[in-house]
Amino acid sequence: MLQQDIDSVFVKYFPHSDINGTHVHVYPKPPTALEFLRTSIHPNRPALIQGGFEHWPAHTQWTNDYLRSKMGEATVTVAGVSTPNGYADAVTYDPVTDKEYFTMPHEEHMTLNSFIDLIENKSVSENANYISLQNGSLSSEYGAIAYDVDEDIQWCSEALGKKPDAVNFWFGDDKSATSLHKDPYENCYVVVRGQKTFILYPPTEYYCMHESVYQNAIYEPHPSTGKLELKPLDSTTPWIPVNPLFPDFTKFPRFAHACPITVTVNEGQMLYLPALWFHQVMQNGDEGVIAINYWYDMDYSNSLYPTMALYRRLITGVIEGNRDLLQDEDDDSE
Ligand SMILES: O=C(O)CCC(=O)C(=O)O
Repeated sequence: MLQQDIDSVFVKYFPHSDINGTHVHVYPKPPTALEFLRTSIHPNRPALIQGGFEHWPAHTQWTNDYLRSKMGEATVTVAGVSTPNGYADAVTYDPVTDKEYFTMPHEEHMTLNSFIDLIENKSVSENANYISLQNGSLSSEYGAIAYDVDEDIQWCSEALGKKPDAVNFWFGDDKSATSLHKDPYENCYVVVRGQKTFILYPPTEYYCMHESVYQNAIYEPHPSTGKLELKPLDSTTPWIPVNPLFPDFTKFPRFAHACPITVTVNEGQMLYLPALWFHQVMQNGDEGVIAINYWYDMDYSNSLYPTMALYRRLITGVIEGNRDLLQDEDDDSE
């Protein structure tokens, strides 16, 4: 009975497409910092900015040949997962142990030339390979081409009152996708080449996400065959198990109430993805898809962060019985 009461309260107040809207605000050109602050940051609403990056040398120069010529011999970090799944950090069923894990990719180091060979199908891999290292990968691994993009997005920095915490370089193809999650960052995500599709849900729909706590596992190559296999680890991660492309409503009935907003970000466009919005990301583009994103630390002084931390502990910790979560001090991830 208690569960039913809780369900009806959440369904009544939270997932509402009439409140959340079914589309993102579109700015045909970069807004002023004030307009951006009022229309998007303050209400914590996503937005698509359709231009304003034409002056980046990257916009015209970042062909595979150019990248090879600038840093083809440099060693880069590539996340590998077995296909057809293609999701790096995601809840994955392992038939060997008959169990679901939060799986992390195998981190491989190779030259950028070798990576581009994979993207161009000049060499083959059984895996989905994705350059998706975060925490400031543009300066740590791509210094040779970092000056082809702006150091920050001036009107975003002005509106947010800070500089980005990290600027990341993403390079992949349609074999790789990013599973549904959220981040404690204001995310200014610029597509340089190809196309990205984001499926978004507002933080208020946390209840629908069926987040749970999973044992971790990491992909590791088998010593003789080299085939990636899952190795269970002695740690856990809270994560969302639903794939919005193929939702299993029998297993995840609350997800039926979620109201997605799907947005396609084309070359030369930017998605403003507000802090703590859930997102799943797919990509496509013939010669590989490249993006740069600017992560600005979220504002911890308003009610969004503590409210979400409270939901997580009440819904996933208390109601769903993931007791580990109640002891977990670090709520920053996912
Ligand atoms: O581009 C992607 O695959 C994922 C992007 C993402 O999850 C992020 O920027 O937080």
